[in-house]
Amino acid sequence: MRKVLFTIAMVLAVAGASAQGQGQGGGRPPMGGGMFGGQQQIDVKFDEYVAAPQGYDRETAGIERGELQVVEYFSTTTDTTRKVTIYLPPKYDTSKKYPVLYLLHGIGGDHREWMQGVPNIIMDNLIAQNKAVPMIVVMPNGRAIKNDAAGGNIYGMEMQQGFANFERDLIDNLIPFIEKNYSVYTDKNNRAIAGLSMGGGQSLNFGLGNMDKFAFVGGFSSAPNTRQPVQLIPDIEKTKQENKLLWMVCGSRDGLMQNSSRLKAFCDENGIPCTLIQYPEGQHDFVVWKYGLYNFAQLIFK
Ligand code: FER
Repeated sequence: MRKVLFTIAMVLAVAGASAQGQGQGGGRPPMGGGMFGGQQQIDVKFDEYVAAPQGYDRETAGIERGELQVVEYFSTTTDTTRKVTIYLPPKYDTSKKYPVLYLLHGIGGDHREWMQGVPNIIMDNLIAQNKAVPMIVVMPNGRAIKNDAAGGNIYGMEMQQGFANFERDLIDNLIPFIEKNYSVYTDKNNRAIAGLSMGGGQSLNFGLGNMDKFAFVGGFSSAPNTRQPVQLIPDIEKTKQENKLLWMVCGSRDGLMQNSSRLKAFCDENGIPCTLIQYPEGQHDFVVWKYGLYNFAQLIFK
């Protein structure tokens, strides 16, 4: 009974967070051609854009639903207790094992930000249609600092350090926590990482930097924290062998395209399979990020 109450409370907490809508992320600066329009354009061949079907992000009547929780884990990286949002697939069954997608938020957000992109609805629909395998989606707080509240001086050094340090929290604390408390596979072929903007940069940095941990890597509108291609991919042959998916999307009207296109150009030059879709008229927002999740989730763990 206690467990049931706890879960209900958490589901309500998550629903409340998402109901606050766009303003919830802690104040995202405008990111269209304007504010970050200064980046150099790189000529690359984009992969084909195929629109997501109508209703992919709307609740479907009569299908099984997954469950949302907010839980806490202790981090030795920050020496604090940290919150994480977790999506369990429909009919989550501890006699089975599931793969895990780590899904990271942007610079102004926290563990609740992805709720603006209704990941639970997108995943319920994909799983009901057999387009994605049942998986657990883990949405952490990507700022590994003592005060990890959304907002603050998001472009300050301490925050940048906190975003970089999340690599340690993820690998040393969060992944072990998930593997101890949920019924999951623990090999790299059953672990994926993707994120939006700052979290896209983190996903490319941490995913390609830890190919023994993540075989599937995605970056949606990745931010300038994305490392240079030669840093991301120091060993071309190893990357070809170990990475199973490198997938990116960015809006055509997003001033941050270069972080994705320079990696795509490097991959194309070196024969590394890599996808970059340019979302038509896409800006720096959840229209693009929901599309990212919808597509990425169908390509992983297969
Ligand atoms: C920057 C511009 C944008 C930057 C980060 C961002 C680290 C991230 C934006 C987001 O997460 O929405 O110069 O530098």
